[in-house]
Amino acid sequence: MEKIKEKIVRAERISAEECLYLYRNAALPELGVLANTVRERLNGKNAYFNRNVHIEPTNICVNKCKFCSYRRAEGEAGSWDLSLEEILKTTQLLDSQIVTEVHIVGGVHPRHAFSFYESVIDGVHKILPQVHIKAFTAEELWKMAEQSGRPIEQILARLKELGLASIPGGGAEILNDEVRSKICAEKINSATWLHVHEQAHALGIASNATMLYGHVENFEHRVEHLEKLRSLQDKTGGFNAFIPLKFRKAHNELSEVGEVSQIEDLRNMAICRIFLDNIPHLKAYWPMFGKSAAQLALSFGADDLDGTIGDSTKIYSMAGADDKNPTMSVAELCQMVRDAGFVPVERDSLYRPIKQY
Ligand code: V47
Repeated sequence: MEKIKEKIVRAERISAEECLYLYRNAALPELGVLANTVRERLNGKNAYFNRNVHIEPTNICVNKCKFCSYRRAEGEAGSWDLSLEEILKTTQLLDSQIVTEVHIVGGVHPRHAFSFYESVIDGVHKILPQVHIKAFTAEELWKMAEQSGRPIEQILARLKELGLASIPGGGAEILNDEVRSKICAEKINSATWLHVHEQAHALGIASNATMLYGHVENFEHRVEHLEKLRSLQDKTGGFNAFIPLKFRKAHNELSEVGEVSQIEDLRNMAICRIFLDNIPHLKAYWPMFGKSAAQLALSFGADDLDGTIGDSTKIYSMAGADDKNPTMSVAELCQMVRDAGFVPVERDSLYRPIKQY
């Protein structure tokens, strides 16, 4: 432990074995101090947020991920499938003075052609040209490539041309194919997820990376996941933020595994901050963690809370998160940050500061 501590204080990279040692042995207070050292080195006292909204075109999905409470089959009660017109109507109600980012993610619909996704990006971009479009997970993008018979580079380049500015971090789950075969057997494999992000980075499209933890995986799997992300980031530098997503158990096929404790959430956040020395930002996604746990996470390595959301996402409320209608004003986000002892900074989607409060 002393050796690892010295490395972290000297800003030296820790190895996968050392990371595993931390997962197995390190206590929360110690991890908090070390993660905060890394956090302050990278981001000072800043705690970032943005003004964003989600558009979820459909929850109809060809995949049957066991952790998902959101997916429905076509025609099943509770399914939705917005038409292009409906998506654009929602977009027209948004105000570019109020939101700076639209995050578009949904299920992998069995029949939507690539032209539908082209029209979504094109339409949203034309209505809100100043607003950053962060859209489609690697999973959705790969299925677009398969469905259209076009290489992934072409899919990405075309969407970029139409206004796609970055890609979100979803679909990563755990980047270990044995774990994937247990929880998301129909999803693309680990190498393909990484390949899509690598191709995006090569085209100048920044992205995020998530990790869904606290289900059937073990600490070795988490370390493997983090190591794959750190290696790709060494190569491309294209990841902006890492987002650990705590498995929430309500209304899905993995319910019986339960949820990990808040102590484990904070230990995990801290270890991720320490290990991922090359990914600048760590997000405590408040609709998933809950507001007070996200606030606490700022002292354990996180420097970003995501955004105002405006009650526009259902993934977490359907999986049992406390906030059924997630929305926060800028004033509330700022208060939350200040109460935790940090400085609230509104950012754009590429983490350029817009305003310090
Ligand atoms: O890939 C689904 C996760 C992800 C559950 O890039 C669940 O800024 C916990 O990736 N319990 C999609 N997690 C959401 C996502 C995301 C969210 C916010 C910001 C960004 C970003 C990306 O949600 C999925 C999956 O890992 N998820 N079901 C569940 N029951």
